[in-house]
Amino acid sequence: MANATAPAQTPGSYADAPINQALSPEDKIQLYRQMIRIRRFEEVSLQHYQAGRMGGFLHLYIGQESVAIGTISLLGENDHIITAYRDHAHALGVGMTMNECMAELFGKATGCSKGKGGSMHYFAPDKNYWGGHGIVAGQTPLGLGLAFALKYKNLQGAALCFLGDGAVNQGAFHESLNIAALWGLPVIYIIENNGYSMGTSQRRSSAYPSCLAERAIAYDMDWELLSGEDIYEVRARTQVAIERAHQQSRPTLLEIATYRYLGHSVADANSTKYRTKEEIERYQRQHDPILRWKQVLLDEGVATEADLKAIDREAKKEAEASAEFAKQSPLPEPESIFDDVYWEVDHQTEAGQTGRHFFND
Ligand SMILES: Cc1ncc(C[n+]2csc(CCOP(=O)(O)OP(=O)(O)O)c2C)c(N)n1
Ligand SMILES: [Mg+2]
Repeated sequence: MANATAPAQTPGSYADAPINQALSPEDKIQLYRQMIRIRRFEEVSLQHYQAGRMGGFLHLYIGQESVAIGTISLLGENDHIITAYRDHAHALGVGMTMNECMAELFGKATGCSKGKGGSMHYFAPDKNYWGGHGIVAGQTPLGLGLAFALKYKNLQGAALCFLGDGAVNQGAFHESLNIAALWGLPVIYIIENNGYSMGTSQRRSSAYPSCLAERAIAYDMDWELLSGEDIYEVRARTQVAIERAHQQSRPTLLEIATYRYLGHSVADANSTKYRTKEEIERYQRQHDPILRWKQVLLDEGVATEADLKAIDREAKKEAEASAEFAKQSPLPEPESIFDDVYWEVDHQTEAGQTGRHFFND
C-alpha cells in the first residue's frame, strides 16, 4: 500500500517534486489566477442568489479551491473528470468560461447546460468534464465507466472522480471500488474531505480507524491521505496516482483534507450551529489555500503583491461581467424542454425513436 511505507515528508518538500519543479513562474501565477477566479466567481454568484435571481441550490466551494485546481492542473488529453454537485471550481478549472457557468446559474439559454441544469449540473464533454451530479455518490459508478472506456479503447488516461466525505458510505461507491480494483481500471477516487456532510461531522457519520481512504485496503487498492492546503502537495501526490493509472492501469483512493467556509448550500442557514465560528475563522486565517499559495509566490519572488492584486481585480471584473452577461441572456424557449436531455433523442437514433437501448433481441 502506497502510504503504509511512505516516508514522512517535511513541510515544503513537495516544492521539490519533479512535477512542481517543472512549473514555470507563469504556471505558478496561473494556479493563483485559477483559484482566485473561482473564489470571485462564487462570491458574485452568492450575491445574485441572495437577490433571488437563481432557482435551485447553490453549493459553494470557497475554501477548497486548491483541491480542484491542484489536481486538474495535472491532466492531459486522455484524462477525464466527474464530480458531485459542488462543481463550479472543477468547471472553471477545465477551462469552461465564467459566462457559460454564470448563465447556467441564472437558468439562461446561454448556460453550459442551456439553462436546464443549474448549479449542480454543469457539463462540458468537449473538455473531458462529465458533470455535475446531484445524487450523493451517483457519480462514482459513472467515473468507473469513464475509466473502463479508457481501458477498453486502449487509451493511456485516467478518470478522476471527486466525491465528498459523506459519499463514502453509499453502496454504489463500494461496488465501484471493488470493480475498479478487480478489473484494474485507471480511476482515481478523490474524497474531498471538508469535514461535514451537510451538518453532520465525519466522526458522526463514518466508522473508520484513522482515515476514510484507509477503506481502500479492503479492496487491495492503493491509497493516500493528503492535505489540500498546499497546492504543491496536492500536485505531487496526485501525480503518483495519475502515473499509476497511466502506466499500470491501477486505481487509487485519495483523501484530501480541506474545509468549506460557507454553509452546505446557501440555503443552509445553520452553518455555524454544527461547528463554531472560531473553527471557521481559524481555517480562514491559518489554512486558506489561496493565502498560502500567495505567500509561496511572494517568498519565491515569482510575483509581487501588486501583481497578485491586479490578478484579483481582473477576476472580480470578469465575474461581475459574467453576471451582467447572464442577466442579459434569454431564457430557454419552452419548446426546447425535451432537447439536450438524451443524446439519442437529439440525434434521432433508433434508440432515441424507440426508447430501446442495447436490448433489442
Ligand atoms: C443519495 C442521496 N442522499 C441524500 C442526499 C442529500 N444530500 C445532498 S448533499 C448531502 C451531504 C453530502 O456531503 P459530502 O459528501 O461530504 O459532500 P459536501 O457537500 O461536503 O461537498 C446530502 C446528504 C442526496 N443528494 N443524495
Ligand atoms: Mg463533506
